[in-house]
Amino acid sequence: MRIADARVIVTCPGRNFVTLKLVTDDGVTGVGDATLNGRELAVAAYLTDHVVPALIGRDPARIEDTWQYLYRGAYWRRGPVTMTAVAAVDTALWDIKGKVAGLPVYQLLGGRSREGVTVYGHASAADTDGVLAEVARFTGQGYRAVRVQTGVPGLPTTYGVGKPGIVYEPADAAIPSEAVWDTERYLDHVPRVFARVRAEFGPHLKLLHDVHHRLTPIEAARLGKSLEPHALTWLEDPVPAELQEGYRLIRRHTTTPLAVGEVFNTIWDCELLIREQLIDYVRATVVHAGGITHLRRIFDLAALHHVRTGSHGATDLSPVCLSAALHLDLAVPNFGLQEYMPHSEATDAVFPHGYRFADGYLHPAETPGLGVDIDEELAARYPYQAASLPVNRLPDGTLHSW
Ligand code: KDG
Ligand code: MG
Repeated sequence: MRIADARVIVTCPGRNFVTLKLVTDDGVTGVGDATLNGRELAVAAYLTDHVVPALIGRDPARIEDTWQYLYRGAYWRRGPVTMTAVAAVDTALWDIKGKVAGLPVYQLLGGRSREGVTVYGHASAADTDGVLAEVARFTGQGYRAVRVQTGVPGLPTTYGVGKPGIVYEPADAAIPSEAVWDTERYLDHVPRVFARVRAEFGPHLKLLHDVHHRLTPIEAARLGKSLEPHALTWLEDPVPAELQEGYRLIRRHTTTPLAVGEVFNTIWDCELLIREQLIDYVRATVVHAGGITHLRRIFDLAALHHVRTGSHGATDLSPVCLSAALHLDLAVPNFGLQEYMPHSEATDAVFPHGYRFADGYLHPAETPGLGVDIDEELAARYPYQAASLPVNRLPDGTLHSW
């Protein structure tokens, strides 16, 4: 069997997605997500210009060798654009292998380690009363874990807080919009929110919060400490992760569990964090960390060091990525939680899929492969629209991490 065709499909059913579809000479197809929010066309070009020509004629069964060829074989390796392109190829090859074997991909990864994949939902609102109502909405739907984000008094907008009734979408303008950030107001506000959420929902609901890389290590340590009475399941991305030694400092000061990794692309981005047990959850994803093959490697390293998984699953990761994530989540021994933000109806229509939510769990499709596809005719009706993530400034105008 050989790869006979490879199509890079860019579509915008409400937001941009890039998908790689491989077709074998026997007519078997496989799909891989290649979406990098705000940089979609860079990955599409990398695939079209540099990867697809080398794929035609290759044996689709050779997943590991193809991964090594695209990673090790490229002198300019690593980085989000390259690793997203590698991920798309790898994911599509696992899809093909599952179809050829007649098995869902999780069976090829060792079979199920659990009955379902526990997911967390996103409760967000402008203020604390609003977010309490949102948490209640999620628990009413059966969620066992909820991420809580609110507006910060005195700030016009805050990361993670969507507009009421609209699917959350931070990439809101072709040229980045600008938001204002104030660390002191934030550090004062967040513990008050969690005190109320915990008091209202009791000790058993898993609560999470995403800082989105905005603090320094000592500020993050202070936040972690002030949240200890409210027993969070995790505090996410407290600081930018470039300088990983910062996590040693946070760890020395707080027992609030830490989750990091949505911007990681390879095992080398998290090796120190995992080896020194500086984090509790690694949040790397199939689409941005080199596909199922490489993410499995990261998760296996994490398992050695008592670190659990918590894969990123925002709406800018397509249903193809979510499907792939669910197969891994079901199979690995050290699964923790999976992020889940349902996609818009238009997105779900473009990507027909068989995963389903029930009672706080997601269940992957039982069909051979990943159990997801792209409707290319429908996708063609939604042309690309430029959209960037915002930038963030302090009140005095200084550029701050987003
Ligand atoms: O593209 C960026 C989003 O996926 C990110 O901001 C969402 O932080 C995020 C999360 O935890 O889902
Ligand atoms: Mg996040």
